[in-house]
Amino acid sequence: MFTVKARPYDYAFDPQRTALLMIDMQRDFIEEGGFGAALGNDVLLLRAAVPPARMLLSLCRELGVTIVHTKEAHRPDLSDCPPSKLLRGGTALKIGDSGPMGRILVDGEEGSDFIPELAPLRGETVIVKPGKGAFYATGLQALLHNAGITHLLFAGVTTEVCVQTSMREANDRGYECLLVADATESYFPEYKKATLDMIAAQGGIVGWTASLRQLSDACAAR
Ligand code: C5J
Repeated sequence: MFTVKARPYDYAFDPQRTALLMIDMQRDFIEEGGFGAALGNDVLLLRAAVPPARMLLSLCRELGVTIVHTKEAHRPDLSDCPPSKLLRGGTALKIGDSGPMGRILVDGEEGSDFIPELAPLRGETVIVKPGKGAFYATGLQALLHNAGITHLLFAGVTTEVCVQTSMREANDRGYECLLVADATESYFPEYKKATLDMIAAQGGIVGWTASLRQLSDACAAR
């Protein structure tokens, strides 16, 4: 067991019963010409999370934590994309349209790929999700259940959209969740801060937050 100095209080986890959920570290959100940029966001803001997320991945691989990478992407025929999502935003480039990295938010296109720094290793699970939450319309819950996972570490983008949605879904399913604060990022710094505060408020109503340093210190101290 490792015990992390976390907010709102210490978080203990057994690596054998823990999974890392690396949420949506895709070119579509982090690079120019993808979905995030089409929505008018400054995608460079998300790059701050890349080095800590890489370190977190290495740490979890060393500890034998189960690694799960998610990507938000739709089938080429868009049959898993509700019309509401397709039409939302009123932007020139929509989901399924062709952009500089192929069709926006479509699985198999360049933009849907993970950024090279965070590419999954062979044997690591990739979950393709049509929604913001990693549990909605995916096999994630069965996978975690079958692997005996009780604790989840969260990282990725964006903090208040897919990361927070997935963490709330996990919390309601009984998982003990910790968000690694510097390995997640938002296009809106104030929303990131608010999300971290909301998660840990009320005695950890959604879960725990800690820095990568706090997590790695706990693992080194054992
Ligand atoms: C968004 C995500 N922001 N991965 N997706 O649309 O957070």
